[in-house]
Amino acid sequence: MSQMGTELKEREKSIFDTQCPFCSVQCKMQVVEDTDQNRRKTYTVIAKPNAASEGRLCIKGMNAYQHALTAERILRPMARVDGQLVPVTWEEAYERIKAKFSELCNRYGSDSIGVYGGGSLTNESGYLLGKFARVALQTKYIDYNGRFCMSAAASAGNKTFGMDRGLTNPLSDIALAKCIILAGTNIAECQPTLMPYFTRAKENGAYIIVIDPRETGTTAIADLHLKVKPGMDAALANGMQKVLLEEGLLDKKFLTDRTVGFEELRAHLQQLDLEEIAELTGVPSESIRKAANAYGKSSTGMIFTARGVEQQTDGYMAVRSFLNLVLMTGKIGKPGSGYGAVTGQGNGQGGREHGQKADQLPGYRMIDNPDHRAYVAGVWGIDPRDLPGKGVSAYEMMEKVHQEEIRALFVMGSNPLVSNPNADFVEEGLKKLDFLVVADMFLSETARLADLILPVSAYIENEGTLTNMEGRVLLREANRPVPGEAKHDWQILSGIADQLGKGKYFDFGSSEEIFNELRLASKGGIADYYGITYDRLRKEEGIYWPCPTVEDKSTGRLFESSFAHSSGKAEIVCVENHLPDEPTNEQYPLTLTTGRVLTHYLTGVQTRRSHTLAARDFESFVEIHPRTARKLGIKDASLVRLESRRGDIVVRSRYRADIREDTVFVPMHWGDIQNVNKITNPALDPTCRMPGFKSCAVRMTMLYPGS
Ligand SMILES: Nc1nc2c(c(=O)[nH]1)N[C@H]1C(S)=C(S)[C@@H](COP(=O)(O)OP(=O)(O)OC[C@H]3O[C@@H](n4cnc5c(=O)[nH]c(N)nc54)[C@H](O)[C@@H]3O)O[C@H]1N2
Ligand SMILES: Nc1nc2c(c(=O)[nH]1)N[C@H]1C(S)=C(S)[C@@H](COP(=O)(O)OP(=O)(O)OC[C@H]3O[C@@H](n4cnc5c(=O)[nH]c(N)nc54)[C@H](O)[C@@H]3O)O[C@H]1N2
Ligand code: SF4
Ligand SMILES: [Mo]
Repeated sequence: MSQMGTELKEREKSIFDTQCPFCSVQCKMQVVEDTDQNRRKTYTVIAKPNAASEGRLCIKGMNAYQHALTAERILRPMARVDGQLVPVTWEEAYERIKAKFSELCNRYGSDSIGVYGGGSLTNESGYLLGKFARVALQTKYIDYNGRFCMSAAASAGNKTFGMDRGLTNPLSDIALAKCIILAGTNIAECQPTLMPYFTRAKENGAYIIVIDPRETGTTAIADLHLKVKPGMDAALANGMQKVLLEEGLLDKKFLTDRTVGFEELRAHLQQLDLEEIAELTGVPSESIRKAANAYGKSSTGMIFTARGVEQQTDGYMAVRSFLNLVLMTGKIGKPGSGYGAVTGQGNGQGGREHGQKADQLPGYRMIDNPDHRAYVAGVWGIDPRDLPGKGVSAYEMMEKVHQEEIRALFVMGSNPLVSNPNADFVEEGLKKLDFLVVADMFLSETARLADLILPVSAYIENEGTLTNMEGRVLLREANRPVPGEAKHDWQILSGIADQLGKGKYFDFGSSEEIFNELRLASKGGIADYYGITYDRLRKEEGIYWPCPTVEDKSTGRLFESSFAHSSGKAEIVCVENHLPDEPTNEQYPLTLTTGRVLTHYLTGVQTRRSHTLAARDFESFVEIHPRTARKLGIKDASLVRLESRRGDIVVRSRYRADIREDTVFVPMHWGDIQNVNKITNPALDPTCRMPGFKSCAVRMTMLYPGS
C-alpha cells in the first residue's frame, strides 16, 4: 500500500477520453498525461476503437493535444481599452455586451447584430447559438462557416433526394462497391483514417476513378485519374451521362419506379457534344467514355464528392450532375451502392442541421415555414410571431457588415477573416464594426480585430455530441478541467442571454440538458434526434439519425425503398455546361485552385500552434507545373507573388510535374500575407450561396526576380 503510494507520488497518470477536434471522421482517442516527480508532463495518445475510424488516428489527431495544452490559450476575457486588449472579468465582459447590444438594438433595431457560428461547435452549442440569435437577440442575421463547406452538397441532396445526410450508406458499404468515383475529394489527406475502406474495396476488385486537377495522396490509388480543369465538373459529369445514355447503361426499372425527370434529361443529353465537353473539361473523350463505362457496367458503385466539385459558383448543379449518374444507373439504396458528400468539419454534419443557418430551425426545419415556426416556438415557449425571418449567407453577412447594416458581430467557432473569400474586403468591413465579439481559444486573425474576446474550452475539456460524416451521432466525453477562466460555448450563451433578460430560455446546467431540448426541437423533423439519448450514446457506438424513437436502430443505409420527398421519388435535373465565373485572360493567365494539406486544419489557428504539425509545414506554398513556371521565369522553392483582381499574397513556389499546366494550387491554412483568400473570388452560387473558392484567375511573379 505504502509502496503504491510512493509510486503514485512519483508518477501520476491522468487519462482523458476524447475525440479528435478536426475532421468529420471523429476518431476516438485517449490522451494519457504522465507527470514525473519533477512535475514534468509527457503525453501519449492512444487510438480507441470505434466504428468509423476502426481504431486509427492520423497525424493531426495524434498531435491535437498540443494546441489544447499550449501556453497560447486565452484564459481570461479580454476587452479593447484605448486600442489595447486587456484582461477583464466575466462580469465586465457581459456588461459590455449588454451595454453595446442594447444600445445598437435601440438605435438600429435587432437586425443590426449578426451571429456567425461554426461546424466545430458541438450539436448542443450550435443548436443553442441558433436559439440565442432568434430568442435572445431576435436577429435574423445568423449564418456559419459551413456555408463555405457543405451548402452545395446539402442543397443538392435536399432537392434530389428530399434529404441531406452526408453519406447515404454506412462506411462498411465501401468495401462492397465495384466502382468508386472520388470527385474533388482528397480523402488520403483530409479524412486519412478512411483510406483503408477504399484500399479494402480495391482489394475486392473495385475500379477507382479520381477526378482532380492535380495528383494527391488519393489519386495514388486511382485506376483512372481525370485531370479536370477547375470548375468543369458539371460538364464532365454531363459527358459521362451522355455516354451512359448512348451505351444503354441505364437501370430503366429504377428510372421509372423511383425517379422523375429522366425524359427531359434524355433530350438534354442528346444535344450535348462529347468532343466539346472534352475540350471544355480538358479530359479526353476516351477517358470520359472509359469512366462512364466502368461505373455503368459495374454491379455496384459509389460516388463521393467534396469541395473540389462543390466550392464552385455552380457547386449545387455540379453535385446534381453527379447525382444524375447515380440515379440513371440505380446505384443507390443497396449494399455497395450509394452517394457520399464527404463532410468536412468535426461537426460539419450536425452543425448544418439545428439552426445555425440563415433559413433554418432545428431538425432541418425551415424558418419560413409556418408549421415549422409554430412547432419550434412551442418547444422554446415563445410566440411564433416573435421568431425573426430568414437572414443571408455567411459572405453576404460580410457585405452587410461593410454596408454598416450589421454593426455588431458575435463570432463563435470560426476565423472568418481567413476563411471568407475576398479577405481584404472582409477585413475592411470587420474594422468598421461598432462591436466585434469573438469566442475562441486563441488569438486568431479575427480575434486580433475584436473589441471583446471570450475564452472558450477546447475539445478535450468540453463534453457534447457531434455527428460524423456518416450521420452517426457520437458523444464526446470530456474530463479534463477547463483552464483559467475559460467557459464552454453554451455557458457563455446562457450567461449573455441572462444579462439580456432572456435567462429563462437558456437555463441549462449541462450539455445533456441542452441535448434533451434539441431532441424535442428536432422531433418529427428530417434530422430527427428524438430517439437518441446520452445514455444510449454511452452504450452504443454512436447512433444514426433519423432516430425517431428510443428503440430505433438504423442500419445507416438510406433510400432502400423510397426517397424522402413526399412522392417517394428522386429528382433528375438537366445541368448546363457551366463555366467558372472568372475566366483567365492575358493579364491573369493561370487558374488558381485552393485546398488542404495533411498536416494542417482549415485556417490553421489550431494546427499552427501544434509544434509537431507546424514543423512539418511551416509556411504556405504554390504548386505549379515546371513547364509553366519556366515560361514565367519562376524558380523552384522561391518566394513568389500571386495576384488576382482583388489582392495579392506571397508564398513559396513548389514544382509539381503532376498538376495541370494551366492550374496552380495554394492551401488555405495560413493568414496575413499568405492568406489565399485575399485573392479568391467572392462570386456565389445562385442557389446555395457557396463561393467559388476553387477557381479564380491569377498571375504569378518572382518576388525577388534576381535571386
Ligand atoms: N488535413 C486536413 N483535413 C481536413 C481539413 C483540413 O483543413 N486539413 N478540413 C476538413 C474540412 S472542413 C473539409 S471541407 C474537408 C475538405 O476535403 P476535400 O474537399 O477533400 O479537400 P480540398 O483539398 O479542399 O479539395 C479536394 C481536392 O479538390 C481538388 N480540386 C480543386 N479544384 C477542383 C475542381 O474544380 N474539380 C475537382 N474535381 N477537384 C478539384 C483539389 O486539388 C483537392 O485535391 O476536409 C476536412 N479534413
Ligand atoms: N480558399 C479557400 N477558403 C476556404 C476553403 C477552401 O477550400 N479554400 N474551405 C472552406 C471550408 S470547407 C471551411 S469549413 C471554412 C472553415 O473556416 P473557419 O470557420 O475559419 O475554420 P477554422 O479555421 O476551423 O476556425 C475555427 C476557429 O474557431 C476556433 N474553435 C475551434 N473549436 C472551437 C469551439 O469549440 N468553440 C469555439 N468558440 N471556437 C472554436 C478555432 O480556434 C479557430 O479560431 O473555410 C472555408 N474557406
Ligand atoms: S483529423 Fe480526422 S482522420 Fe485525423 S484523427 Fe482527426 S478525426 Fe481522425
Ligand atoms: Mo469545410
